[in-house]
Amino acid sequence: MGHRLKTLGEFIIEHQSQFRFSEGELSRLLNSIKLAAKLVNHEVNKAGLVDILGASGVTNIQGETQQKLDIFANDVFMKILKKRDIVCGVASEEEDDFVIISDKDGGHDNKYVILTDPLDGSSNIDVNVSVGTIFSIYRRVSPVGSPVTSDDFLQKGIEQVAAGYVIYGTSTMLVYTTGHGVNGFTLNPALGTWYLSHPNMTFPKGGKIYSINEGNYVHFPQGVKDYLKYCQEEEGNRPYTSRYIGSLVSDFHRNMIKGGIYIYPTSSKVPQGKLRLLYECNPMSFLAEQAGGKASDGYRRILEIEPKELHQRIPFFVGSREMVEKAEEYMAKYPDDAVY
Ligand code: AHM
Ligand code: MG
Repeated sequence: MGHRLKTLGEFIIEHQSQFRFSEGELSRLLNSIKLAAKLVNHEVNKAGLVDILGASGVTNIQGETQQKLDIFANDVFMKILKKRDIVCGVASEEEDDFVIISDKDGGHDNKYVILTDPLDGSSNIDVNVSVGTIFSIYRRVSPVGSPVTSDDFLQKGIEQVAAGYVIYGTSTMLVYTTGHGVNGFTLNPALGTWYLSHPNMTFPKGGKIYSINEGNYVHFPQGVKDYLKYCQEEEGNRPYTSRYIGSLVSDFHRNMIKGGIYIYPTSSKVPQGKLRLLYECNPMSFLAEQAGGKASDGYRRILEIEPKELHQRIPFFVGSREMVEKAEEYMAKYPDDAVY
């Protein structure tokens, strides 16, 4: 008789005592994410069938055209998080400002804030390529009982109490950490149940894959150019393999399993980098470190960067520890290219 797979629900209950705050709270939070992810998954899977594709014509604060599915995913996460009476505020890549959430009785006693990129890599939807959802959870720092403030959202990444992503890929997975390692769950779509398929995920120390949009090469800082040359040299286990999906979640997920580095550097086109510190880089960095990997802006540990604004961008180097360290060695030769 084969052993029965553990479900996400069972796993959450078994591990909730590891959570340094109230046990039931984390379970409720994760349950709401689990439900929202299922609804988004259902919609993403239908994307090719229904007339939901194409730009809606609305642009977000960063001037990017939102796809309809971005909006759908954003609405689903917002609605579910509002209902659960656990979260006091949400910030989303798709919302101009953070959203204050009151509890059922109209007060402000809930203790957690969530920051999310509800549908990352959305330009891949139209072409049937994997996309993801990224989330990051903090305890509020403002006094319980009053509405959340920007201070609750502008916390350093090291203060995260949980973070994770959902990858809508060939199968749908939820991967998360509460600071006790990283675990991955695969959705059985027929049953709507998540099973623990990837316990204790870890980055290999080194790797052979580099993921970067090399089309921007001429615009890259010299340290990145030099590192890319190193990746392509014939020496030891090099040249490395180049793999770039253009969905951070998918590129990160593959690199965590196989060993690799993902880089989105500054360039003359995006002088601060492209990815957002709060919704994308911090949660992925927490996961990376919990999986034995490393995350940096090329010079500093991402998780220790003091956020200045909600939609702040930052250059991002994440992946297998030895590979990120090597990239940092190259960057260190050009200290003037550091962003802050
Ligand atoms: P998005 O949040 O607007 O989808 O942008 C983030 C995405 C990442 O998932 C991906 O790695 C990167 O942007 C790709 O950017 P580019 O097309 O410039 O290579
Ligand atoms: Mg996005």
